[in-house]
Amino acid sequence: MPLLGSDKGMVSDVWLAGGACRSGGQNGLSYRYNGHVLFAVLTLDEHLLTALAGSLPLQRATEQAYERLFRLLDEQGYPYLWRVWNYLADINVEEGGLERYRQFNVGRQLAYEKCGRAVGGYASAACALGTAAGPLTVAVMAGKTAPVLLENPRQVRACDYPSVYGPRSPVFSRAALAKLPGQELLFISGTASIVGHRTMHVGDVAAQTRETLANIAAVLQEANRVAPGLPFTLSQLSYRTYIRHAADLDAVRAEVQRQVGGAQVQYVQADVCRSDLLVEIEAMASRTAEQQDAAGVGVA
Ligand code: 3EB
Repeated sequence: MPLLGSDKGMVSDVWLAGGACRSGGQNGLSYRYNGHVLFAVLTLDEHLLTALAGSLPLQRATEQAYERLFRLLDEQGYPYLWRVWNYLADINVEEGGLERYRQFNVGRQLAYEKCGRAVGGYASAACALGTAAGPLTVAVMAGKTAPVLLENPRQVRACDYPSVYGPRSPVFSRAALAKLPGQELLFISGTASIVGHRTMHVGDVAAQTRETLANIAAVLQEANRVAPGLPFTLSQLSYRTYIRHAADLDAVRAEVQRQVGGAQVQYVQADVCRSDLLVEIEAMASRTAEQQDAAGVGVA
């Protein structure tokens, strides 16, 4: 997805892991793991699937992608999904009578069910964004321990969205707090201008950005309530902001900077999963045992 703003060009996420890492993969799937955490990326081109009467190719591609990932996690012994990044082309385009994001949701939920993962129970932090082109791409971080899953008191749980948003609800939680030796990782899911289950401030990108940040603040408050310790603060997270219309960059950035100060923020152009959403923001933070000790905050 195109980067916006001063760091036009390329950026990469680089995850550094302690200890020896091993790798594997084939056929559009690659992964790496170190005994605590596994990171995998799978790409699947829906156009390469053989045609099946009455089936929607993206829906089937999503179902297959998730089944393959779940099998990998089970085989390698990293059963707990912590964070999932979903990217698909033409996310708001209707095909075969169903918007592609909604097809994606059907496929994802079917795979959860097929693989014995309860839809209303455990769901990782996630995001789902639209690219201009390219195959379905799903990246996951998974571990050997269950993360603490967080919801947002201002929002309906995604798995409880009413069917006006599609025949099958999305499967994700608003945030996940995962524990590694000496470190906790907080993943805040893609967050948008939704209160309850409704899109707020249709057509007003600045107001949508403010509502989104209010949602992130509410999730952060939940994290601090549920997992006491050195508190997470808005200015200490690192953010990625997905903006539907590149021309909205200045308006979005002004709101974000007002709230998060000097925090690290990336801006990219992407389509958001509801056609009335103009912006979506995700965030991450780490807190180490050393930071907590230095601050005199004891953690069990
Ligand atoms: C929302 O709150 C906005 O389908 O995995 C955010 C995070 C959103 C994850 C997903 C969708 C997803 O419903 C969209």
